[in-house]
Amino acid sequence: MNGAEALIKTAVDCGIEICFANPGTTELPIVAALDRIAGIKAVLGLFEGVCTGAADGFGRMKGKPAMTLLHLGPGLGNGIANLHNARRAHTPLVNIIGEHATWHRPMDPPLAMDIEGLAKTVSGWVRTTASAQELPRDMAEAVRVASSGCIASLIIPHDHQWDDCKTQTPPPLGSPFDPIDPKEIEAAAHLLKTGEKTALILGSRALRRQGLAIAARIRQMAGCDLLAETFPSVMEQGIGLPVVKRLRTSFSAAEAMLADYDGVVLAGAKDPVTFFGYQGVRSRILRADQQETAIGTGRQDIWEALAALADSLKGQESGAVVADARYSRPAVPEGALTTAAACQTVAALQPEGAIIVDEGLTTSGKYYSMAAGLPPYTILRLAGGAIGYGMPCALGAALACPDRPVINFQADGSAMYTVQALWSQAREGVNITTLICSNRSYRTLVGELRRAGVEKLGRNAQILTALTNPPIDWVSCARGLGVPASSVSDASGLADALKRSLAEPGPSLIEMILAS
Ligand SMILES: Cc1ncc(C[n+]2csc(CCOP(=O)(O)OP(=O)(O)O)c2C)c(N)n1
Repeated sequence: MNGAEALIKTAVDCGIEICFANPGTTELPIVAALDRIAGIKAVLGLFEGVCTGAADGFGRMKGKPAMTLLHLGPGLGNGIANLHNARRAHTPLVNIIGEHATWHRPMDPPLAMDIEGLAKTVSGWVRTTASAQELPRDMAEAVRVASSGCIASLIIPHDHQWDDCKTQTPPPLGSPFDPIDPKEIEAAAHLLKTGEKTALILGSRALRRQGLAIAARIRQMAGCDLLAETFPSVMEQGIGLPVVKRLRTSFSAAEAMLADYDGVVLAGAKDPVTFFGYQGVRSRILRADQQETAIGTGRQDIWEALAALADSLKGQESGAVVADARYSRPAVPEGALTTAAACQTVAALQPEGAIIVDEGLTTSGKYYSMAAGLPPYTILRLAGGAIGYGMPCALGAALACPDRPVINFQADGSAMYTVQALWSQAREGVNITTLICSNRSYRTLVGELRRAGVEKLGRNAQILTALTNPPIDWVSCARGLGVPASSVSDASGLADALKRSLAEPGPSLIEMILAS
């Protein structure tokens, strides 16, 4: 075997199933190896941000890494914003990045750059292989580290890919997680036992079904409330699951949600802070007099930490009456296609098991309260704030869960960053309905300008925030990339189009021309 074949064999042995790729010459031995060694499905992304966003979506839904294949530093650079989002989402993900042949690199050829430096900005683990012989070990280590919920980036010089590799695939390398810290558990148990009014703020894997089940037990024993971080990577919701209120984005709303607690325990979530620094507004949402402690920090397994916390509370049953979500589904609305009507239509029609990829920004906020009592479903959110994750993430999620319908709430401005994802969706025939939130504006920025005291937008501010002149023709864009599309401008039109889309296999796009 050559190095590339040994790499792919190791990847298959370590459970990698899919590779989102946009290769170049320095990765071609790996491209050839993907055919010689069976077991990995290759998916072409027409921009690296599509590959990295799709690997994020796949990793979030499967809970294990997908692989990307990226061309040198510039390819990695094109994928970096969605790698940033994946890092913030704690997504397991393995990047394979080609590098020039070792003897060619010192010549400083045109595509050469500091790949390691760039990779470090988003990765929990970075390595450039030392020889073809190291490739199986390096790949196995990359998968192991990534599986704890981070990005592992393996940079492979071209000659190491074509050189002979005589080393065998290493045996499985054991748990990716560090042992849990009993002191953290003790401190959290103490806070929950002694606090008057306490909350457990859940984030990352704690918001999956397994984490929520343990959190519900903790709630029962400690009488605490359950809250979710503002931008969960994966949040399971719906009937039968504990009611978990998501922290709101704005300082005033989040502060009001947290104001009455004398203590909070962070479980896979970070200390809540505002999205930006605003003059006169503090960054931390919690006050200095509120106690805070965290469990499962660093590379610990948050499910194990939650289970240990539950164990340490045994015998503490609070007797609190705690409710799981009860069934309630809003009616299909009629009339103008407001943001509220768009949210209500999705909540009214989404099938059981739906995966909601939310990059709806100023459109999708009202959806959450409307969807609390629906049959079980999963929400993926933009964890890192770098827009352009929605359509690629939907692609990855749909490939990870082919039996589940994916509905992508997709703001129009954000959609244009990685619109090429539609072509991959068409090619893969995945079951995704993209709902374009067509307000023809960077509305978030208009809101921020107003907040900063700009009452009336000047000519340049308008130019920089309006998506008009020309308006984007979404139906033509989608059709041009192979995705059937329609445009709707009232609530009943949306309901009809969404029903049709959900009944048919394959991707489709609905442009929602919003009334407000
Ligand atoms: C990679 C990146 N570039 C720029 C921004 C700044 N930004 C935040 S929101 C936004 C506009 C979003 O507009 P759209 O997607 O149409 O959603 P809307 O605000 O209209 O709901 C921009 C440009 C960002 N967050 N990430």
